Amino acid sequence: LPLEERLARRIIDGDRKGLEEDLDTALTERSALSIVNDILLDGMKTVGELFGSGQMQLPFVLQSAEVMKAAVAHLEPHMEKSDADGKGTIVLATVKGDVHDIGKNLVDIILSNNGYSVVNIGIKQPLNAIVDAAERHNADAIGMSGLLVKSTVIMKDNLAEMMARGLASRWPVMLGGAALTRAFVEDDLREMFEDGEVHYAKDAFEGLSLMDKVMT
Ligand code: B1M
Repeated sequence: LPLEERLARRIIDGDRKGLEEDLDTALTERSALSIVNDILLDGMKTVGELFGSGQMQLPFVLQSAEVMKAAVAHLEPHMEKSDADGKGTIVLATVKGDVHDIGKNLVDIILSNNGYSVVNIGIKQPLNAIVDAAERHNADAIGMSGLLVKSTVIMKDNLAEMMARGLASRWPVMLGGAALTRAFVEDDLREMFEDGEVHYAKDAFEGLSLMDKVMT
């Protein structure tokens, strides 16, 4: 197979052998970010489709995720970094009940490489843990990620809880993850989160430009 197809295949098949070598070869032809966005994420998309249609079982999805994570870790030192610094602090979490963290961790990398200080508190985080971290680190914003449909409900509950506790105006909130839609966030959630600011980011780059806007 040609290199690019082979790399996507490695994600789909959960095949780590020779992964680093292939990534190093790809790095001679394109940027680390382009490898992630244009090749590896395509592989993950196929995994999602195969799993969703019952053609792939969960343990294999997990293997694919492991290879994806290894690939991102290998590419991270090659990612472009800006000299900007001290643009602000953001707490990032995957919401309660959700273990998906590849997207959140990409957001972490992109923001960290572009001048933000990121406090990434991990997966399955209840609102209390998110708010505690934001207070402790004197954060400027909160980011919540979640890929399950039920996570969109958790996000809504979290915002309602922030409203009820008078915390809505304290931190702008950025939401992302495959089950969300822009309309849900910008229409439904914005309407209920009237004391605060809530934004949708479709990917890590939109997350960065959004943070740049929110912070100015
Ligand atoms: Co899961 N899973 N999974 N899974 N999994 C999905 C999400 C699913 C759509 C697959 C499918 O059915 N086709 C489906 C959800 C269906 C639904 O809710 N309607 C699903 C399911 C059902 C499940 C389980 C329930 C399966 C089971 O146990 N029976 C289970 C859930 C466990 C739980 O959370 N409690 C489960 C488990 C897993 C694994 C552990 C095996 C593994 C995750 C490993 C890990 O993350 N460490 C996994 C994977 C890998 C997937 C798919 C295949 C790929 C997800 C991924 O990493 N994509 C996924 C299919 C899909 O998404 N279509 C699927 C790549 C990643 C870069 O994309 O996270 O969307 P994403 O991030 C994007 C943007 O969304 C955005 O930026 C990124 C790109 O730049 N973004 C943000 C994300 N977060 C952001 C935050 C921001 C801003 C932007 O600001 C804060």
